[in-house]
Amino acid sequence: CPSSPKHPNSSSEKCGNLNMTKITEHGKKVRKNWISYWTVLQGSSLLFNKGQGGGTGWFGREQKLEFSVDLKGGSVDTASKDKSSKKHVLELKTRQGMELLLQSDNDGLISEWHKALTEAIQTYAWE
Ligand code: I3S
Repeated sequence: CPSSPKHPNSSSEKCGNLNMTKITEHGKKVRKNWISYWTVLQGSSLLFNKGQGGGTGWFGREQKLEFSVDLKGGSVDTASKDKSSKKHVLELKTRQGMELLLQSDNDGLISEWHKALTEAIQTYAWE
């Protein structure tokens, strides 16, 4: 997983394209807006980057950080069926009262993200 060209010394545990929508912000339900992001797991941060005109990775096209979430004190689980009609959806909850759905049509990819996010949440739980 390549690190950001702007931060070549920072290591990222995992990166890839994921579809994401917020469903709750500051504890309030928000309207869904599915967007494909170049998603990077870096320590206890999950970074969502959008390429100009859609990119395939850091080195594919210019990627701009849209926003990030802090995984500390958060949780991740398979989303229940009522959360989305899509397949292979993860539900990520943050301590700041944000709920996100992460989705890919590739189920192997989603189980890798599930594992990586669970590990990151456990690793940084006590810092
Ligand atoms: O949970 P919902 O409200 O059925 O979510 C769907 C809607 O947000 C829909 O857009 P509109 O707000 O224009 O109705 C989206 O296009 C769908 O993708 C959302 O559902 P899924 O099941 O795809 O998460």
